[in-house]
Amino acid sequence: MALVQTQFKDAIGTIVLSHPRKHNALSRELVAELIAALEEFRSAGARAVILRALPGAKVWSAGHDVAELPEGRRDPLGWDDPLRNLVRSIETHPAPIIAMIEGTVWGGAVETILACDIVVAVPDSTFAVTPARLGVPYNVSGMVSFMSAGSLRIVKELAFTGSPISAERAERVGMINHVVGADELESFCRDLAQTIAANAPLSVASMKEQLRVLAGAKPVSPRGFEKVQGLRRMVYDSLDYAEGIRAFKEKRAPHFVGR
Ligand code: YXS
Repeated sequence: MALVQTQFKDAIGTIVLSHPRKHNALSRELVAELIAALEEFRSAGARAVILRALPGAKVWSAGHDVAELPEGRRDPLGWDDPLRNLVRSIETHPAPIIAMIEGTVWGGAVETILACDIVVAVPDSTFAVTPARLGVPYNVSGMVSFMSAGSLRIVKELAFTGSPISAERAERVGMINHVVGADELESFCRDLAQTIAANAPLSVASMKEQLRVLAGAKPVSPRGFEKVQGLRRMVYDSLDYAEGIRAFKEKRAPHFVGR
């Protein structure tokens, strides 16, 4: 069963997350279909892409598939993790990607939409950065993604509380581009895509890649990187990390002990 649906018309590609039973959790299977769709659009010469959930979705995406996270002793967000591959595919896709948001967005799905180029949401959408709720040590490039989307103060509040923020506040702090009514969301995003598609695709693609390279250029010394990796290992080797994953699977609140 396809976990995403795709459409390609007038040089605009549309990808619809279509696994509502698991709230579009970013499983290896769903991410593989999503990346394949982006590659199809790249070959077809797409000039803009819209990434959305099914109309009226209560949850846009519940984030990384927790069932696929290791239960300890292994980096849960290593280079080849599906979420890492998805974010890189979005960031390096030549055409701008518009994240069209209805419903709530969780964890790695927040990073996914922030990796998109433009984010348009309906007023009752929310965004929750959840590593702290599960005991997960988020990875370095993921933190850069968050830092690129909001002030350090906002990122700290989102990361340390794990609490959802509203679309209105996300727009106010510059984390998303537009908040529009549910009845105009589709036409608003289509008009945006058509405007982009009518511009010079090589100029647009080169500016997208320039901005990616420049925004991601954070000077980190090898010693600094190794220190960060050591901190992350301490977390994913901890009792708290194993407890966070187990609690989610057992549908109970986690009890963190700080080691
Ligand atoms: O019990 P069944 O088999 O029906 O499955 C349930 C949930 O277990 C499943 N599901 C998920 N499965 C894997 N990974 C997920 N992230 C995930 N989320 C949900 O979907 C079925 C229906 O879920 P249910 O009964 O909870 O639906 P609900 O309407 O009561 O609640 C909707 C949510 C989204 C509020 C709730 O499902 C939820 O809180 N989901 C987890 C959101 C979350 O914490 N995501 C972060 C995942 S970890 C991640 O993204 C990164 C590693 S990190 O944390 O570091 O950012």
